[in-house]
Amino acid sequence: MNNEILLRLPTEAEIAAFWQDGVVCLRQVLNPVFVLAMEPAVERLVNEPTGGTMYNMSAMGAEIAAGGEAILDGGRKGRGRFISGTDHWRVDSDCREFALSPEIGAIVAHLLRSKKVNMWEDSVLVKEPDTAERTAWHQDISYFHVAGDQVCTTWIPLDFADAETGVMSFVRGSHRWDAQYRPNWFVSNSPMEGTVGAVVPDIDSMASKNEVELLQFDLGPGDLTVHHARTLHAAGGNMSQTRRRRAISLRYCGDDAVYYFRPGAPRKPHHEFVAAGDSLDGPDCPVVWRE
Ligand SMILES: O=C(O)CCC(=O)C(=O)O
Repeated sequence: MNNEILLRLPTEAEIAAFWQDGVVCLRQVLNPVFVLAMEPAVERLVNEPTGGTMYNMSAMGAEIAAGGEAILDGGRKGRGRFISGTDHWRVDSDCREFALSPEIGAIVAHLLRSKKVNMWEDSVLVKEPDTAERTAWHQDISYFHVAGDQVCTTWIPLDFADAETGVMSFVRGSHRWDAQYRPNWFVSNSPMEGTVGAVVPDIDSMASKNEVELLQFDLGPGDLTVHHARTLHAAGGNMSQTRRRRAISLRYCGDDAVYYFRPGAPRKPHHEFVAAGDSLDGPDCPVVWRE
């Protein structure tokens, strides 16, 4: 393992916080130079022609708004864009090296208390200055065709991210709620057609009545948050007129995770060749760390 990449592993207190709260903020665990080396790859993805691995979520938000429902900060469309995608690691060698890095795998293994870590998916999420689209409250597990408790997402910023630029918020302890929530299209609260489970409750209203506690962490390059795949989370728009909010989310699974198919949730091509209960091990969910 390259010690110039990994500055430190999570402490016992941080591991306990992850399991207690469903999210933990790890400060200065990765060398910022390693994280910022992803800037050219993110730029390539942001500027890629349509038909690649990125989606213009703002355009999708506009379509949804035309249908009568949108979640825009400030109630008006901004001049920026929310652009995001998944599975860049399959087509971009820099993304592959980053997502499969054993150093991030080691951080995750310690948090999940797992003997091995499989990479499920990477995702680039950019909110340019003056992007009104919020990221709707959701639970990641609803999108993953996986069952298990050792499943998480790392959110790794390339910029200083705070409430103004749309850093994420998490519902403390929601990974221990019983409900399984339906996935949405990220820029809308409406559940995806054909999915099963409960509709995500109105977390903003619950928070305003102190019925839930929200956690939010200002982050910079080298810091990251790790949230449990059942933790409800969301992000604001980027209300800054000058600052970008670029982030890479990496999603990982531990020892107890196996394939488990959720009706209606988008599938990946290789899902045709695996069955519920199968181990994730293989080229489509590479093992990035093993004890
Ligand atoms: O970056 C965002 O706006 C949302 C990211 C997110 O929900 C995730 O990575 O799980």
